[in-house]
Amino acid sequence: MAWDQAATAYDIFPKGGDPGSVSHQISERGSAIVRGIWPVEPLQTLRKAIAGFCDDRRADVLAGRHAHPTAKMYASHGVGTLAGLIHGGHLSPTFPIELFQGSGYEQICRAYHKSERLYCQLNRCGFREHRTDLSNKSFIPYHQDSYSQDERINDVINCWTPLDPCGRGTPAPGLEVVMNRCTPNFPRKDFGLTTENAAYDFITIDRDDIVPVFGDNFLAETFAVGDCLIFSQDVIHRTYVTPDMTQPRINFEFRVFSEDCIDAECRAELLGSTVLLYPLFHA
Ligand SMILES: O=C(O)CCC(=O)C(=O)O
Ligand SMILES: [Fe+2]
Repeated sequence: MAWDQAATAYDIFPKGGDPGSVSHQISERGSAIVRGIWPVEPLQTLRKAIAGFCDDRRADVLAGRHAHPTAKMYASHGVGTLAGLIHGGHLSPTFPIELFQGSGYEQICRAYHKSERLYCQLNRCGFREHRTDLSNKSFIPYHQDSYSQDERINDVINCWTPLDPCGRGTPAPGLEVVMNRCTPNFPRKDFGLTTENAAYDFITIDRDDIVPVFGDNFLAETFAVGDCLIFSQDVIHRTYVTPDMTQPRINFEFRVFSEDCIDAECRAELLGSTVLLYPLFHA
């Protein structure tokens, strides 16, 4: 059965777009692109930290310095988290709150979560470095993030923030979304005995299963540095990449929630630990 999407238009919001309208669209259509939501200067700091982290990790892997077997895989997939950047000394521990406070994203999160007490998990705020010259392992097929996020926390929104110009019409990979509010547990592809990318086979959704439900309702926009795509963790999305995209692209995934999003049974434990949760407000 096709999803009823007639009620709300899908808008791309200009810089300074009304937080209430952006939040409404995320609720109704699952996602929203907002132009110029971030100042460029802290994003440059973040880009430098991520690129430095990835360069160091690649050098360590090449020199056989990494004892952990997953390090090689993470290096070829170009992934990591805020926790890794901070613990490795690439980023200040106060960077996330400094970036967030006073930002357009903070206003949208407040409108969406109806709370001023907002949190993230440093080990769930990821980054990705696509180096098309080194590996194609970093490209993610269609998936829902809900399969790989913390099951104790619901209704998290992700601000996918490119740190390089990217997407349609540029030489660097962007992101493509289904412009619909999706529900959890969309059927996943059965690979049988074959594999496309071992790291992502278990979350991969087949385009042929998406189209009968949502139609040909995909959006792959062009992004400038400062723009973002905010989406719920159930929205189906993938890396948008074409053969002529040969330039690197780094992005950051800022996943934010309020205490109401945490399952009641573990709320007290999580809220009591600054290791598990990172408050995005000053108490
Ligand atoms: O940046 C990409 O190519 C994919 C990122 C992604 O899937 C995500 O942010 O959840
Ligand atoms: Fe994702």
